[in-house]
Parts: sequence; C-alpha cells; structure tokens
Amino acid sequence: MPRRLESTPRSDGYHMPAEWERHDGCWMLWPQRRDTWRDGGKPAQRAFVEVASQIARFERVTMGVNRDQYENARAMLPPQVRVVELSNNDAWMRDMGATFVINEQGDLRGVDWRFNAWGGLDKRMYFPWDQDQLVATKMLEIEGIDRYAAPFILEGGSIHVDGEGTLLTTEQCLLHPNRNPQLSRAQIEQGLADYLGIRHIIWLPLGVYEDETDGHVDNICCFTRAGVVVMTWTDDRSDPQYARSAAAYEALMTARDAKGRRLEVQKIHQPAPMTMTPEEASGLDVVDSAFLRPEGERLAGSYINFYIANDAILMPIFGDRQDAAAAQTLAELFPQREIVQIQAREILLGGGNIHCITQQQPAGG
Ligand code: KQY
Repeated sequence: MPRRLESTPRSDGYHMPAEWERHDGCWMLWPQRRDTWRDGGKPAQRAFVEVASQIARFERVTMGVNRDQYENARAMLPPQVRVVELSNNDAWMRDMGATFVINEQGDLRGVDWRFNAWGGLDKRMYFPWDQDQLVATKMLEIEGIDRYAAPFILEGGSIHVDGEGTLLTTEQCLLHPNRNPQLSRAQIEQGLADYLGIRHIIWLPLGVYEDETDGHVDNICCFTRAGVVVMTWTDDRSDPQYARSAAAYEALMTARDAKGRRLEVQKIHQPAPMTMTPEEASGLDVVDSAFLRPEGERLAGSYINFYIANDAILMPIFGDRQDAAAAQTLAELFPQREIVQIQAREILLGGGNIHCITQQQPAGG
C-alpha cells in the first residue's frame, strides 16, 4: 500500500522533472459539470475524446470518470484509453492531479497539493471541490506510488519547471490572497523548493487577461527546453494583453535560470480576441454556487497551453489566422516531435485548455 510521507521531496532527493522528459503516461478527467461545460458537457466530451485519442498515439492515457458517466465515457473513448472510476467535481487534471517527482534512481513519488477551486468561496465559487481534493491521492493509490501531502494550496497549471532547478510562475496567482494568505512570498518560495526540488524561481507579474485562474503561468509562458521559453504575445498595444505580455517579456529577458543562464525568449502571437457567444452562454447551467459565465465574456485564448507528450506536441488551435504561425513556431522549437493540432474552443469555453486537462506521469527508472 502506498505511504503518506511526512518528509519532503527535497529532503529525500526528489525533484519535478521537465514535461519533455520521457512519460509513462498521461492522466485526464472526464468533463460533465453543467455550469462549466455547455450542453451537458457533450461538445467538451467530444473535444476531450480527441485529445485523449491523439495523446494515446504516443503514450498511455488514463481517463478518470465519475460513476454516472462511466459507461458513456467508455463508449466514446477508444479502447487504448484506460477508463477508471475516479470521482471528481470538474475535469482539470493539471490542477487537481498529483505532481510527480523523481529521484536519481528513477523512483517516482507524488505531491498532493491542497486545492480550493482557484480561490475558494471568495470569488470563484466553483463549489463543491471535495472530490477534486481527493483525485491526487486516488491516482497515486491506483499506481501504488507514495505521496507527499503539501501543506499549502497550489494548482499544477500555476507552475512550470525546466527539470534543472528552475521554476516559472506568476505573482498574480501564487501571491493572490485567495490562495495562501497566511504565507509570505519567502514562505511560498520555500514551499516550492521543498516540494518540487527547485532552487530558483522566475516570477512573471501577470498571466493572460481574463484568465479565471488568476493568471496561471501555463497559459502565458512555458519552457521548451532548459534555457528556452515561449510566451504568448500581441502586437496590438490597445489590447489589454499587451501590457501583460510586455511585462512578462521584460521579466524573462532580465532573468537567469538556476544554472545562471540567460533565457532565450520566443513569442507566439495570440489568436484574435474571442468571446463567448450567446448560444454558448445559454448552454451553461446557471447555479448560485458557480462563477457566472456570461455571453460576451472574453476567453483567455493562448497557444501556449499545449501538452508535451512523448514524441509529440498537442496544441490548441481556434480556427484563427494565427493558428498556422503558432504551429510553425512550435515545430521549430520541438523539431523531434510531431505537432498535433486540436480544435480546442470547447475546452477554452470551460476556462482552460489542453495543458490544463492533462497531467504527465514521468517514466520511472
Ligand atoms: O487550469 C485551468 N486553466 C482550469 C481553470 C478552470 C476553471 C474552472 N472553470
């Protein structure tokens, strides 16, 4: 039986590897929440099937499903995707799932963060999240992997690492009073060092405009290899994203990583601003306990929210004139990987994208 460990990954010689290191597989959760996914989740389910099917060409995929959707998910997903009953309140495996850490021998362990649905009851009101809080424990139990219970709130989408000691995040999210108001910045930095085995943090001020996660880094910037990052950009100075991307660019250009290197910073132009249509908004259930998502609301569209699979990049596209250029840039940044483009508006309507709905399990030694 897997153990709950009272030490920390850092003290035990574990660290979070980079996403481009070899995976054993990928974890996802099945969308059905009617106040997040329109039309009872059906359009999103089709998009998740496409993501899972494409990732399964490169690594094994496990889909966690609530019991009332088990048969439907099993029927919609191809046989090579493993479907397991795994209760959840919503489908953002990046944020609810375990973050895997590895040691020199290739042994794996999992970090189970505290989760409050992107800000608790203060603002977001994605109540309840009691089942989401248990997802990491259960996936580690299924895999027989020992677990560290981190004593602070963190979502997987709010961090990226280079696997060589550097972590990338945003002040907007990690220092937001709706996450860990009892902790100082220094204490948060210490927690990240202890539970992810990192030595150096690059702080970006803000995430993407109107990103309801309070600016998860995985929508604005990520490492593509050690020393190289790619970020979302706009040339339109009148767009509210301009100042955010410019501030991130400035921070990245003056940063050094854990090994003292300056970063190479690549840009991908964002898709044209997208908003929720009246038809899309009317397909959502309105409940008091959920964040209201009205028509006309700007969607936090970004090409940066891609998943690095074994030998492939799964990238969101939106039917936008920037799609082709974004795919070309990613092909240049990942010359050894197939670039798989997925129409991802239905995932974006829920508040995130492909990176947010996936969680890699590194290959052990
Ligand atoms: O990690 C994400 N971007 C998911 C945010 C979802 C918020 C709930 N709709």
